[in-house]
Amino acid sequence: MGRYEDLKQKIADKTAKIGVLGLGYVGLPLAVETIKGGYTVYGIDLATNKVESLKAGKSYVQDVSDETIRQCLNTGRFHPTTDYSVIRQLDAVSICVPTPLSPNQDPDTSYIVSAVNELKTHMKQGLLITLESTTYPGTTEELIQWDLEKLGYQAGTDFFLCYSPERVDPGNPRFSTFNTPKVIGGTTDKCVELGTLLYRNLVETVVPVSSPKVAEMSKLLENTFRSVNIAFMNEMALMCDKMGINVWEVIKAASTKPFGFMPFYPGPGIGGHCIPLDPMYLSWKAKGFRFHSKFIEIAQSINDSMPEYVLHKTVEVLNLYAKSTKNSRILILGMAYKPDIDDLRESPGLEVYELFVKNGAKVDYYDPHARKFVNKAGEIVESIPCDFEQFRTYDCMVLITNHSSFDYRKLADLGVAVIDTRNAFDGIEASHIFKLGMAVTLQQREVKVTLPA
Ligand code: SAJ
Repeated sequence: MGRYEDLKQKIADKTAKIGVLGLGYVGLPLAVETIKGGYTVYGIDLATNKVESLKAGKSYVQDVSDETIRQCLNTGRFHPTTDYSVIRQLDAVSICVPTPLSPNQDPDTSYIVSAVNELKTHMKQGLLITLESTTYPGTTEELIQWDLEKLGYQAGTDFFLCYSPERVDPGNPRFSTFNTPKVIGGTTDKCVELGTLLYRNLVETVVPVSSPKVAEMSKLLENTFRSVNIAFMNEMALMCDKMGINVWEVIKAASTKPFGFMPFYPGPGIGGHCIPLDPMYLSWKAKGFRFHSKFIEIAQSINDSMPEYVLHKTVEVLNLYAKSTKNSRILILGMAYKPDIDDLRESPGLEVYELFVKNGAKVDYYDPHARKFVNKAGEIVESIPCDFEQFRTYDCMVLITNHSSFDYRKLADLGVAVIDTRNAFDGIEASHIFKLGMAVTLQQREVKVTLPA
């Protein structure tokens, strides 16, 4: 039986041994779904602490419980390991390693290259390789296919190669790895057929496309779409501030349109592991074709300008109270990059913090999820405890992350000036609450209009 038929049979009868390379917020949930799909899974990660934690039945990923890890271990089919040589006994491997940006905002594909080097070292004929890391169109071909073919292996014959973008949204209560449709593109028809066959046993819906490039580009389209639309809303906020119009009310009104509109919201900037990075992968690759994506560049510059705008708005408000930023005591409410999670990656709050410090303010923060971070000076900054009497002593509070656990009414009743960058205090009218995208002078004569729910 040929390698294709052999692998097809092993996928069908669940005797295939599957590797997941990289056990982070993408790889660990995928490993869990693969075990649930009936396969034996080798979870491979270079971080000994992660592997030891999993072996002890402990999860370190927000959306995977300890109980789930224990259940996986109890099947006898989950093998966390730091030993890459297990690749020699695998039939398929999914690569779920980070794809960050370099300091000068270029793609950093070093983790993919390291993973491919391990594959080359422990290569097994007939292996189905699926790259999941978000990356620029052409990566699967350039960094995996061509590298393995230089060793004499032929894609579609000696190994099978796919790209299937991860769509994990940590903390999303509705969409998980299992019920989020999975796009997949293969180097040859046999590649995409085998990849589709395997993933259909792991997730609810698989969407085959004609090539890895289409799959790679689809993921970047998804997230660049968000970055551009968020940037547009940020520009609308800056415009409304100038024009003395309440941008939040404008968006609420526009959102009553039942077709042809999709609300996004202004904020203090964009954070996370996807939206600030993914568009940069796309614009970098496009430049190689002498194509300069104006949308991506403009969106990035607008989004990156928002922390400065928050500083400007705070200066305006302190000025109303005849206070200078220098020596003012400012409390940042929420530091995580989005509500109800502890993830600080690329959080705009970190940039706002640094701007306040640079302007001589004494800055603290309170975040019930993100408990500490290291500032640019290399110091560990810890969240202060939730103490409303202490909150009352600040010159102003700047709401960066609208965690659902915050008691906005109680915070408003403190009487401390608030700069609300998320419209979190919506519905709480008070002359000391100022919003991103609203002119400070507008506050004193804001007309109270309630829109239909
Ligand atoms: N943001 C705004 N205004 C908005 C939406 C978001 O300022 O209208 C900010 C957020 O505060 C955050 C940043 O943008 O700082 C990114 O927010 P996000 O909602 O896009 O959340 P992420 O970064 O966790 O994006 C992930 C993505 N998932 C994957 O890439 C697999 C994205 O595709 C999802 O659409 C998004 O989650 C989601 O919908 O939650």
